[in-house]
Amino acid sequence: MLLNLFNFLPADSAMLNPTDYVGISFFAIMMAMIAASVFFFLETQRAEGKWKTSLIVAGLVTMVAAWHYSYMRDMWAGSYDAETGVGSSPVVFRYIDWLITVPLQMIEFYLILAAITKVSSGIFWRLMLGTLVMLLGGYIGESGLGNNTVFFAIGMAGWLFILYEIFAGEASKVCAASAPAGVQKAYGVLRIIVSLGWAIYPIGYWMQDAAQLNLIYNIADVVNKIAFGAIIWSIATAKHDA
Ligand SMILES: *C/C=C(C)/C=C/C=C(C)/C=C/C1=C(C)CCCC1(C)C
Repeated sequence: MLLNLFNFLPADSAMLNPTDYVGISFFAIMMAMIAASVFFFLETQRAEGKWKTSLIVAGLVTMVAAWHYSYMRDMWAGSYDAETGVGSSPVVFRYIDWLITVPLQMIEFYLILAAITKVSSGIFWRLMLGTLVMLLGGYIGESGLGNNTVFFAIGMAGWLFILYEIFAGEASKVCAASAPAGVQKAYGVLRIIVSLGWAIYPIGYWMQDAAQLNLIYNIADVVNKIAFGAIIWSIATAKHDA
């Protein structure tokens, strides 16, 4: 019964070829995501009040990703061709993962602000809207359902909308006006992740080679899920006056 909990590790998994560095990265990052989830969940014991919620959400992000990485690794390794060094790109799994984890990360911005002051729900809905436009645009372009360049541009518009909200919009104003210094600093680092860390994805999008594309997306996920969560952890477990 208990063993069934681990069913997400596919029993008929394809083995890893030692030359398949992309498959190896899927596996290693899956493990790192599991470790990060356990850590974030357990550390909620040290966090106070509303900050516990932020830390739980950080753990959910890495947990959902770990599960997807298991399937993505399987799909890649199962189709890996040692001659060409390429497997098939798990585009659908990738985007389902993003569709769940990116909104959760946008909720983090909202939760951090809500932990220190009263905030309008408009911040939340604008961040969600930007996320949906960014990911739907990317999916339609990347899966070949629509024009590559046109839908990339639509996806970029969604991302710029998010950046505007957190750098110049209501979210940034609320933070500047009400957040204690420690929270402002962490908010600033999260903003850098959403601009510089996220910039890796639209670069990966244009890689012609499936191995390069997946390796770039995988490395980006380490920064944007685990490091992002670690920053949430550092604010959530710090002492606050608010
Ligand atoms: C945990 C996963 C994360 C944080 C994924 C983030 C994904 C992006 C920032 C994707 C961005 C894209 C654009 C800005 C333009 C269209 C192509 C995308 C979807 C790769």
